[in-house]
Amino acid sequence: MNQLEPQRGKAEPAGLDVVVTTMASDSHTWNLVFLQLLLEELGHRVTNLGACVPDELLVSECRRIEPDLIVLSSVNGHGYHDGLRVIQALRACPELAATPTVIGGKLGIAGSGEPDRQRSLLAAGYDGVFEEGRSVADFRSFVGALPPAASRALSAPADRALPADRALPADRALPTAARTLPTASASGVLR
Ligand code: B12
Repeated sequence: MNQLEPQRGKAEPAGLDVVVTTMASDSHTWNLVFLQLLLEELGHRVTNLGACVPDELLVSECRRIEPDLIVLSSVNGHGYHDGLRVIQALRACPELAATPTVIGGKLGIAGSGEPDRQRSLLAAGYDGVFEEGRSVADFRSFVGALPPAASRALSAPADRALPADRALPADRALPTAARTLPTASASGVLR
């Protein structure tokens, strides 16, 4: 399939089912290995689709697995453009329209501090954008804030907020560049 065969983690059932992948143009793999190990350490089950994943395969695997979280990583500088294309394809599938989906890494070629880029990705449908810097810490907070089987709890694309009874305590920190998730925190939830 790709350089990396899909791998299933061995975490406990209580964790999330997570798809970790890059996109069609990107051949880097250690970013994916890193994310897989991080998520497994946090108790989640990871299917790692590997490098250079064609859009069709990415979408079909996500439809098949129906994960609780989709994590896209790209470091080759094309991530922003690839990411805009891929999120459209994912959100066009009814079963993936509300699945929490994030993107991170080195998404452009001019460093990470580009709020416009993050805003466009969030507006296009991502629930979080994690570019270098504090990205891993913010990503951990984001994942920690997801309830089990989060994707199934989100009802429709037009209403991506979680039900009130699954909302987080207000003092739980959410990533700066995140837009969904419960009880919008004061930390920059854009929607
Ligand atoms: C090894 C490497 C390669 C290897 C990859 C081998 C492999 N099997 O992975 C090879 C030689 C194939 C390669 C090719 C290319 N590479 Co290269 N590569 C690197 C290098 C030296 C290390 C990458 C790495 O493995 N890092 C280790 C992992 C663990 O770290 P990471 O990838 O940075 O990921 C971390 C964070 O970004 C973050 N992160 C990543 N994704 C996500 C997602 C989320 C959700 C979160 C929270 C965090 C997160 O978490 C990780 C841990 O902190 C980097 C330079 C560097 N020092 O980073 C360049 C680099 C990534 N490559 C680069 C480039 C340009 C290329 C090529 C285009 C070169 C070319 N002209 O051919 C090609 C791209 C080919 C392609 N189709 O994608 C550039 C990208 C430029 C940019 N984005 O600004 C870099 C940054 C080098 C540079 N300084 O110019 N590369």
